[in-house]
Amino acid sequence: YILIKSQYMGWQYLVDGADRLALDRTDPEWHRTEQQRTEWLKGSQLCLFLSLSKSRRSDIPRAVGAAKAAGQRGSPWRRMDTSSRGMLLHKLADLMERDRLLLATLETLDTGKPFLQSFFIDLDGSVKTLRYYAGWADKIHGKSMAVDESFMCLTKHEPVGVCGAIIPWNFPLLMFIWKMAPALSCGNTVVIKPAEQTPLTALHVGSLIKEAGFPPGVVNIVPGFGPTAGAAIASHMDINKVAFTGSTEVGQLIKEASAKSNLKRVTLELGGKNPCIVFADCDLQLAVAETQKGALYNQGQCCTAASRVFVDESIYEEFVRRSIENVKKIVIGDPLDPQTSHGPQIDQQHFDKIMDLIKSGKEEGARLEYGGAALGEKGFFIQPTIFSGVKDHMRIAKEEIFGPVQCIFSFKSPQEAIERANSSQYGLVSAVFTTSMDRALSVSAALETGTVWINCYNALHAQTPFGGYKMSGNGRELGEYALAEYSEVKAVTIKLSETL
Ligand code: TXE
Repeated sequence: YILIKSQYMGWQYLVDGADRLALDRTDPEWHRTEQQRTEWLKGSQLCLFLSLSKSRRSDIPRAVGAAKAAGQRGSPWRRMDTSSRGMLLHKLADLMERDRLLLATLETLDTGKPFLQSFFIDLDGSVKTLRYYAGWADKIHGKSMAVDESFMCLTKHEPVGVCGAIIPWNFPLLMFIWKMAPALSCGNTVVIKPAEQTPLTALHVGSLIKEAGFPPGVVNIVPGFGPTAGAAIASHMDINKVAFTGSTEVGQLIKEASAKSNLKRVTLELGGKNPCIVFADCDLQLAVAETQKGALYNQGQCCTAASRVFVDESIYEEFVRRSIENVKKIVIGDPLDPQTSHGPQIDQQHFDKIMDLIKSGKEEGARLEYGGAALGEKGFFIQPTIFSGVKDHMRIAKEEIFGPVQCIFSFKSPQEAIERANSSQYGLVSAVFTTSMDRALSVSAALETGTVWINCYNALHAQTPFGGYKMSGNGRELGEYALAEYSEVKAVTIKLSETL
């Protein structure tokens, strides 16, 4: 047995020999005897399938069975009125606010992201998303339309059914909520697989879902590895929709598995190689700060990372100089220390991938302006790194680095900047820095990305749709648009026998 204790709240987690995680907030005596442990573990799995890191393929059918039963016609969840559904989501948001310190601590322990970022950004975003979709639950309705001849037609928005969700490790809690909240708001049931590296916050939210009073089986959490648990979700015949955030390669596998099984609906949020265009008339200090925050936030492990910064050649040198000044303010250290603004990368494999790309940047002739090395003997710390003089053919200009590396390019004309910005298989986000709104709007019209930020970066809101063009994905999360991804539209047509 492994005991995980939160140093702040005294909460306790028990991982048993079968890699099952149990959560306890009430009984400090629970781990005393083997029998107590066994009893308690049994009791803790009433509606949740909790197993840590090694969930078996066979756990997915069990979870899907529970989700299907919970969502069938006549079940408490299907009979529940829509405002009560919204109230349950609000209750969950209340409980997450109550446990905010614990959840932020767990998120930092699991990912290595700085504690204050977990506490303010991830928790804030998660709670706001839940409340946003809680508000939608009783406002989801169809239309009525006049049709030819003597007919009348109305549409109803119905749940899709069992929705699978496969979550990445870079924003484990936020991505979990981005997928679960709209699914539940529309009346679906869910089977969620957190990333193998980061299951803890999802499991704690599992206990809160139970405490909030969701009917058993509505939410099923199955931590496990991608090729086993994840693949089983993608190909399951009783899952009607799957939402995935992760690598483009695995996104392709998920679509393929959907096509080969039951053609389940698929939404994908994949990689990016996101361009920023910095014009000479911009607020330079703002552009330096925002593009660098965009490149390095979460140790660069963001699908939205500002990984290609194109700067007008007339301000290029000054931009690079100020970027180097700015990066020195970053505090690298223990992620649980509130002073820290930069933590370690997620794991050895990812660390090696980033170091290899940094090496390729040096070898291919980019100019290393700052950083570029690992830090310390322990952990996966990499110095925030800046390359200037980056050329479009280099690996660091083309591949998603997903690490703390800012690549700065120069351009001569707006047309050239737009063309190079668009010349990528990805199309997730982009940003424009200029004080001319005319220019900002015409450039944003030309950029082939799902989001364009003007004079800001990473400005994500629960109300605003998020998703990619091209190989950055399909479909949209967040906002009203996400509701369409989790609803079936039924047209009911009535023949009118009398015309008066
Ligand atoms: O992603 P994977 P990894 C990018 C980023 C990163 C690279 C690899 O460039 O360096 O992907 O990261 C599950 N069937 N992003 O290896 O493998 C897996 O268990 C079904 C971008 O971590 O795509 C996890 O839950 N599921 C990104 C999730 O997919 C499978 C976030 C993501 O893992 C599976 C993370 C399979 N065959 C990485 N194989 C973003 N868009 O934000 C794996 N999974």
